[in-house]
Amino acid sequence: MLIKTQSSILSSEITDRAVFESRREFIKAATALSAGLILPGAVRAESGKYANVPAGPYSAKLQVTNREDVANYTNYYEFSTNKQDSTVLAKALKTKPWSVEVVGEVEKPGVYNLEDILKDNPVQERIYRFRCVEAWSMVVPWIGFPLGDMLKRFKPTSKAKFVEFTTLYNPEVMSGQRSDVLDWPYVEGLRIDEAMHPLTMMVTGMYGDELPNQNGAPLRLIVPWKYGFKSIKAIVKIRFLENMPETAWHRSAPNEYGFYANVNPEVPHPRWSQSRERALGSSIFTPKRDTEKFNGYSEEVASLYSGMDLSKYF
Ligand SMILES: Nc1nc2c(c(=O)[nH]1)N[C@H]1C(S)=C(S)[C@@H](COP(=O)(O)O)O[C@H]1N2
Ligand SMILES: [Mo]
Repeated sequence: MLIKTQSSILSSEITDRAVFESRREFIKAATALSAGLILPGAVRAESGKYANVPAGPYSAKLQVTNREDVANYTNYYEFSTNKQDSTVLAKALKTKPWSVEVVGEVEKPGVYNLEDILKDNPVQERIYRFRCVEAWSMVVPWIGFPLGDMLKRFKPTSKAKFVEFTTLYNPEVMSGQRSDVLDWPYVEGLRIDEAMHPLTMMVTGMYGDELPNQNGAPLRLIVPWKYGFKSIKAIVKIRFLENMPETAWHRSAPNEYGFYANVNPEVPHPRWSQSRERALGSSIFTPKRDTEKFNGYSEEVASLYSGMDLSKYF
């Protein structure tokens, strides 16, 4: 991690530091692997805040993507449309204290401090596949807890059929919000059964440590069978609704980004194929991998969509 203040870091230094870090991680991983100490992929931070959290269910036995690649190739339009710039720009975001407003069809609406939420919801580590709609993918050891466990405490009413999530709106800090690439704030949503599904996570960390700001600190969603844009960052509001909410990407391009956004190699994006993906960090000579339906989570989630035409409900 970068430890200097933003203004004192030269861009050349950032690159060197990132290369150094990734090499160090690689050597650590390779040494541990050859000693038979860890499963491939279980590259845990040794000193991070979440260094010793237990492994949760549904964790994939996959080689994880290099942490520095995940932390320095982000989509965070509140800061920049450039995947590298958010690393530095998002440092300006103050993530403590943080609270989440809960409204709508619930018996216990209110403003909840993140610290209190975390007291009620012990964290675990889960290695998940992640697939961006832009056809790149990664495998990340997230730290978090099942979203459903958190939502149940707010006691949704029987009218709660959908859940809407909203990102912080603060154009003074989130410089990208001063331009109109999206209709701010960023909003996403899930059907209530998707939100309650045990795979769906609220995430506070990755690689054994707290989430870097650019990856959505202090609280983000991870829905591993859906395209990455559903996994909204820096959540400040959760609303329970009877009707399907409008979402930021759907509003900006309804024919390109649907509400469901389930990973599906058979349904192309209007401007590109979704049948294959480039693994983040792989060289240009590495063949792309075939994209899996529901991003490999069919067994767990396909039943949520039985009887639905997935080319229509894309
Ligand atoms: N608030 C907010 N959340 C967001 C985005 C964003 O621009 N703003 N980008 C989305 C997209 S397109 C992807 S692919 C993932 C990327 O997560 P990562 O940057 O941690 O890899 O975040 C999603 N969540
Ligand atoms: Mo994305």
